[in-house]
Amino acid sequence: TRLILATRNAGKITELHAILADAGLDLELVGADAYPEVPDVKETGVTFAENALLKAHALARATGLPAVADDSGLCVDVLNGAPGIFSARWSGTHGDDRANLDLLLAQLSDIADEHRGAHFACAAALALPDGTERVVEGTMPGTLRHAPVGTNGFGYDPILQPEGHDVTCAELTPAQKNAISHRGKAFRALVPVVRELLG
Ligand code: ITT
Ligand code: NA
Repeated sequence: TRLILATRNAGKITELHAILADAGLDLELVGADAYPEVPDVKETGVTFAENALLKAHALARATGLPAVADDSGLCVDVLNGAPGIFSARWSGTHGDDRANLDLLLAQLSDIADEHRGAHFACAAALALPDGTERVVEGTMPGTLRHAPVGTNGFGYDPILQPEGHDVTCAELTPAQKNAISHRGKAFRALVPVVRELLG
């Protein structure tokens, strides 16, 4: 069975291929880039779960194939959970990871270490062409550095130091990050659901 990964974020696609391959799913994974004619859906939801479902349904409907989607972001305690669902466009330019990270660091420049708690969150949604839907979530708690460190991963990885580690997510290997990440947790939880619905 083909399973569409309803994302155009290259960092997510790399991680999802590894996470889903490790889970031993016997599926052909196809990125949304294979369907350029399908327009990006407007992320009008107010939660990660709502937006993940919107993206998965849009691709499943348009392709007639099962689709999984990821909506994710960084939630900062002292900002009451922002950037949250607005993480990809915090600076005003969607997908400009460096500008988003730089703006967030500037906004937090006066915040002392003990108040720099944050977590990554991910909602993983599965949608079938008949409208069947499932969504599960995962988080990765940590603290925010004052300056970016590391070159692995994507997005806000260089500033989030996961709980129990003394390096940033961008210093972890891809396998180390996937083992503890919001995305790893969410999609590993989705795997039995995929098995149940797709065989
Ligand atoms: P798709 O909608 O096509 O999947 P997107 O990049 O627009 O791609 P989101 O709306 O879910 O996806 O935005 C997620 C943003 O949150 C992403 O741009 C990163 O800045 C941040 N983010 C999510 N997961 C992350 C991770 O594992 N490491 C670092 N930053 C992450
Ligand atoms: Na989003």
